[in-house]
Amino acid sequence: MSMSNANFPVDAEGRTYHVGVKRGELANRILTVGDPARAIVLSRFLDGVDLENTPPKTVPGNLFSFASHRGFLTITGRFKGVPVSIVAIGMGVSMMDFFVRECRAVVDGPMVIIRFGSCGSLSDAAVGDVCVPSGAYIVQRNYNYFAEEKEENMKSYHFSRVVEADPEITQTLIKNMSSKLGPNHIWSGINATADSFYSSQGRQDLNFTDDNFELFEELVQHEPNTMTLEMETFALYHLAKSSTGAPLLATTLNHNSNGNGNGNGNRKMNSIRAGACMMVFAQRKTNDFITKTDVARIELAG
Ligand code: R1P
Repeated sequence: MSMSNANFPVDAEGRTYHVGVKRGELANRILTVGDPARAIVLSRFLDGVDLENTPPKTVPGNLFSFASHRGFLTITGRFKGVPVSIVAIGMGVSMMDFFVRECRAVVDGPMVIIRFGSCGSLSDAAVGDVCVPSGAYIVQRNYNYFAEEKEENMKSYHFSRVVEADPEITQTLIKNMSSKLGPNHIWSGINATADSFYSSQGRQDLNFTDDNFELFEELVQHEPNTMTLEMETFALYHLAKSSTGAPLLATTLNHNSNGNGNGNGNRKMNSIRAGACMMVFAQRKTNDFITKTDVARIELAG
């Protein structure tokens, strides 16, 4: 594969370096998941897929699918006639960063990105329930704390401020998930995105020094509404809030200017709107873990 442009590498066909997509292959509406198997299950709901057949048969040419050399799986089709992409990204904030930036680079116009993931629950949400976070913060291991020489009063983990999801998407997800799974199984609150499945999610691992015994209490002190722990949502919300307007939009704003290039005063335009919901796989207070049967049931309902 020969790439050009070291600042934002693309190949001769215009495919991005990691997700491997090019202009025309992605819809403006994207559903993102971690597990490629979940992406394939969800793709069965796209138009032109014969659900009676297992594995499902698709009308030739109806779905686009691309598995990249770095583990991203992109499936594009239509849902009730509307173009939609489903992208499996694997795990963690770095994969979310590759995904959001590379998809943004090859899609024109505004985008909506919704994550349908899994999580651990720190609240009363039980395994099999679905949580829709209205905001998220990041929990990062403080690497300096674990250095041989460290300053006094250092914390072993850093917590960011909460970044909000798009409120309209959040309300829509709560409403639609409630109607599918029952309102008693849908929760709203704040999500903590961790930079490890283990240490910064408070799991105990005697093979390493993690100093995370008090982490759950610290999370709730930081944000009393902390509901879930997972590994991507903060990065999605943060990048959506950091997304700049489409070039056309920027031109319009400049013409409407107050002299600083931001014609709407302090109003910031983002080209990406984001929301998320996640199935509770692990109940961290009771130590329950979801069954495969429940995963299949909730994935389909979601
Ligand atoms: C950890 O097992 C993975 O599961 C969760 C976490 O965020 C992490 O990616 O989400 P997904 O099921 O979407 O991958």
